[in-house]
Amino acid sequence: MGSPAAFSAKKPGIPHKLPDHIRVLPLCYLAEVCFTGAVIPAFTRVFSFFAHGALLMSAISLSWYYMKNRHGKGYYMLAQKMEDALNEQMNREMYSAYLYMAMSSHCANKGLKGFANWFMVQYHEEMFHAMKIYEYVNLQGGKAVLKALQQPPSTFVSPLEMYTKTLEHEQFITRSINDLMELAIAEKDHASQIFLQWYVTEQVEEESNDNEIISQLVIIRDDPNGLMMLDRELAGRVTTVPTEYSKGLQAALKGAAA
Ligand code: OFO
Repeated sequence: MGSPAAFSAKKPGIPHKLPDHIRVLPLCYLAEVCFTGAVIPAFTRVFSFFAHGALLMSAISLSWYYMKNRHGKGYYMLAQKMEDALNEQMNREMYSAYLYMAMSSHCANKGLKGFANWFMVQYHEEMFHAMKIYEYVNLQGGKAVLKALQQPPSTFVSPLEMYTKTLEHEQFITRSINDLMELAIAEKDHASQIFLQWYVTEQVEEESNDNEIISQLVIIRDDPNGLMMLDRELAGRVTTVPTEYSKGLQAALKGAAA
């Protein structure tokens, strides 16, 4: 376990180029120091007034700048805004996992083992999505912060209602991924744009899977035979994402591929 000093040590990162006005204003002060007493006293007094003002503004700007970026460390690989937004998304992915686990439990309780399996596989998919963000934030010099999870519903009217809710939830997730991508573009954060590209593609698949099952459920309607046939089909879904994260995602991915 690291000492408190180790916890507070600065992480290596890319020193960010300071904004021009912060670098230029101290030069005004330097000029004032050089010129003081060298020219007409009245002019010196006026110049001194403005130079001190410039120095003060520079100090305020610098403090504000460091507060915004990596809690005053002066170094960052992931802008604070981006880190916060990614942590929010990690929470949403974990809520997705929680929601699908609740749906799996409901299906198991109703004797629909295939549907229960499908939702449990989906639970693992969502945990994988969350863990990808967890690892990315930490790799980029940030800190994955876990937040409280909202309680998911525990009862559902029918499989059709569950998949309709699933699709609505996935559409919400797609919007939030798009917002994250917009932020990464605005922040000129190329690494996060590449990272988020995977989620953009994934969301297309997520919504497509839900739409396909909704179409089948609409055809089935109240036919128990049709429902049992679909249940048998969904029992065949297997988990393709890694589920062992204790050694880190890269190791888990290698394990899953082996
Ligand atoms: Fe992570 O895709 Fe669903 O929520």
